[in-house]
Amino acid sequence: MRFDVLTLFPSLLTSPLQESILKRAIEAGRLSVVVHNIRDYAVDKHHITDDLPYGGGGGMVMKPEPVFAAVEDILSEEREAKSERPLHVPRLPIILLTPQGRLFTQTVARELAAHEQIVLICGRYEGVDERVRQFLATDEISIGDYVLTGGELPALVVIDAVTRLLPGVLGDPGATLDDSHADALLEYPHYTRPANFRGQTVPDVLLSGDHAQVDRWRREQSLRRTWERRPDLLAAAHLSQTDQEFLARLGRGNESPASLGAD
Ligand code: 6GU
Repeated sequence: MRFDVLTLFPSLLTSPLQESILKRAIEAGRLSVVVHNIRDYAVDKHHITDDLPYGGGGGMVMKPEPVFAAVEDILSEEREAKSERPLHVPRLPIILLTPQGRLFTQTVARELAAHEQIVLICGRYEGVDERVRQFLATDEISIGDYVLTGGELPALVVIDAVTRLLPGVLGDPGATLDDSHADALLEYPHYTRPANFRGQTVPDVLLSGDHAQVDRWRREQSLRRTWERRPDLLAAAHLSQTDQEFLARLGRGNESPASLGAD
C-alpha cells in the first residue's frame, strides 16, 4: 500500500515511520510513504503557498495552485504505472485532513486498507482554499473533535491505523481481531509477569490454565469495560445471548461473583 502525503512540513512525517511496526512494514515492502513538499509545487519565484483570505479577517489560507499541481503530478504518475493494466480502473482516494471531515474510526481504517494507493493532503494555517475541498479532494477526514495545528499528525494516525490492518504487517494474524474497537468492544485487561507486583496480584483465572474460563473472563471484562466507559459502543457490538445476559446482570447491579474482575 502506498500513501502520498502532501505537506508544507515534510520532516514532521519522518521519525514515526522510522520505528517499530511502520519501519518494518516499509522494509518488508508492504507500506510505502512518499512525502511531497507542497512548496516544491509553488509557481512563483518565492514559492509562496499561502495568501490573505478574500473578505478579510485574520490568518492565512493555503493557495489552491500548488496543492492541485502536486496531486495532478501524483495522478499522472499513477496513470502511467497502471497503463500496462488497462482493465484496472483506479479509484484513488484523495483525502483532505481537516477538523471538518468525517470522523476517523476503525471502520474507516478498514475501508481505507482496501485501497492500493491513497493521497493525504495536510491542511495548515487557518484553512485551505475551498476549491481544494470542492474539486480536488474526494474525501475529508478528521481524527476527533479537537483542533490541531495541521493535518500532519492526523495523516500519521491514518497511516498507522491502516498499516497495521494490512496482511503480514503484524506478526500474529489474529492480533487485530481482539483489538479494542475491532468488534466495537473495548479490550480486556492484560497482565504479564510478575504474578505479584508490589502486592497487586494477577487474577487467578489467568493462571488457572483453563482456556474456556480465561475466554469467558476476558469476554466479560470487555463487556464490563465497554459498559462502564463507552456504553455508546454497545449499540454496534455483536452480542451473543450470553453477552446480553451478562450486560443485563451488570445493569441490575447483581453480576455473579465469578464474573467480577480484577478491578
Ligand atoms: Cl484532520 N486536522 C486538524 N488541523 N485538526 C484536527 C484534525 C485534522 N482532526 C482533528 N483535529
